[in-house]
Amino acid sequence: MKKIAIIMGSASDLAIAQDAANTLKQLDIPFVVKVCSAHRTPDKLQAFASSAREEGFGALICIAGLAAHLAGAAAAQTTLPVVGVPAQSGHLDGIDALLSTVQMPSGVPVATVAIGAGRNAALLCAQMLAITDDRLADQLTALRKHMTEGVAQKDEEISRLFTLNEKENH
Ligand code: RP5
Repeated sequence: MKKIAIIMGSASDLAIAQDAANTLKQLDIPFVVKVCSAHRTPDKLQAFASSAREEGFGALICIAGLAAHLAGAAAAQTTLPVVGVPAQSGHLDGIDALLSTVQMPSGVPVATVAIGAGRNAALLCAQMLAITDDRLADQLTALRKHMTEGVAQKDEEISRLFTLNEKENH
């Protein structure tokens, strides 16, 4: 199976990377986690992204905050799918990173998920790998089913709670 690279612009983005890593682990998808900044270590990012396909990666997850150029700079170096995760940091709470990550010029796409959405970034990469991997597709279907059942259970619990409260008030 292809590997996923989780790259964060700074160690301060670790919590989001951890969410992505936990999700990939849950699905038995191999991955690496790296700190590599578009601004502070541009040569390292270029070297990693430009060789990622021949190194066996299937997609890159790039997590960055502030003037977030990590996902775009990585996408410029590879034709692998790049998923950008804007990180919530600084005075603008991630809105700056969201706009920096999502507003890519035509020809160099980045699939941008919500601010801080490490789990969704990992799930999106898993869905890409599952195009040609039936076992993984089945795992994703099972995960969705589990999620749906969880909502149904909460619905029941909360409905019951309010029904009881209503009876007590009468
Ligand atoms: C971005 O700037 C990083 O991705 C991080 O979200 C933000 C702050 O970085 P530090 O100053 O905490 O290293 O490059």
